[in-house]
Amino acid sequence: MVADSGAASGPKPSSSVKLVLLGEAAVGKSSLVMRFVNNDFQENKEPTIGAAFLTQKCNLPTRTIKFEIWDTAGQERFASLAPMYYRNAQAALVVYDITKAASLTKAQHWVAELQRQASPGIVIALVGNKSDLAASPNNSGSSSSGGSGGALSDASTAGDDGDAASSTAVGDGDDGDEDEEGEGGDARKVATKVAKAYADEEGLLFFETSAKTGLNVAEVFTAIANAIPETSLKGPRGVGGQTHLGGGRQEDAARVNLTGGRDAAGPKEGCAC
Ligand SMILES: Nc1nc2c(ncn2[C@@H]2O[C@H](COP(=O)(O)OP(=O)(O)OP(=O)(O)O)[C@@H](O)[C@H]2O)c(=O)[nH]1
Ligand SMILES: [Mg+2]
Repeated sequence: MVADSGAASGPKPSSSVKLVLLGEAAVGKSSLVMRFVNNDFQENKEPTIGAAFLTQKCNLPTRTIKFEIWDTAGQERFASLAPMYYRNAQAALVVYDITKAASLTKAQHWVAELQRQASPGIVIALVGNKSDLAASPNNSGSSSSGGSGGALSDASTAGDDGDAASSTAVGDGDDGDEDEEGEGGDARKVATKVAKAYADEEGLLFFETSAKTGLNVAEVFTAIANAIPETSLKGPRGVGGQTHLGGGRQEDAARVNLTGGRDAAGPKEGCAC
């Protein structure tokens, strides 16, 4: 990718970017953040309560981006808190689980809400996580271009488990339990080309990732860092960084779980990009 992880060659401009993760419970939001920030993965990660806040730097060739990451809880009981976290956000990762079609439907609802209510210039990436559970390396090993068109350019690699491509309707509201493995150990229920087509239609970045293996995780954040318009970057405290609590009311802020286990790792130097 375009990120520069080498030694700094002089001071570069540094900007803070407020980024929020949204998506159904258990799709792997916290796991993606943990992979990005700590390069770590937990098989049985506990659900997030409220939200967790973490930071991570990303060194681009011309500037350093400090992501201020709000990892929200996907459980329905926390849904009403979400606006507090996406308010003033410059970027959003809307995550679904490629083994659960209903999670893409939920992701689409989040995208629509962000388009309606978040900052007009927000950069949104649609992320299909758990690609390690797809059988074919073609399905999960997608290359990432990192450009504004998204990471997956070869839609023909998707949906090789028979009728997956046609049966995975976008927005069909199917919320059945779908995480059992299909034939050949392929648990994929969302075809890459279905999600990619939706992302293209809506102008979203698109990646399939695995927090477990690390596939495409740094690439998502690097692509977002590159997609943030220069004009919306305002120095170390950036547009979205007025306050760590996102300008929310105090009683809402108090619900933020800043000490909840490994979700709440402190700021860390270095760049995972
Ligand atoms: N196989 C596989 N499992 C994953 C991956 N990412 C997350 N998981 C597992 O999925 C479960 C849920 O992950 P979390 O990261 O807690 O999901 P979440 O979206 O943060 O969930 P909430 O906080 O409840 O919204 C955990 O048991 C993870 O180990 C992945 O890429 N591959
Ligand atoms: Mg979580």
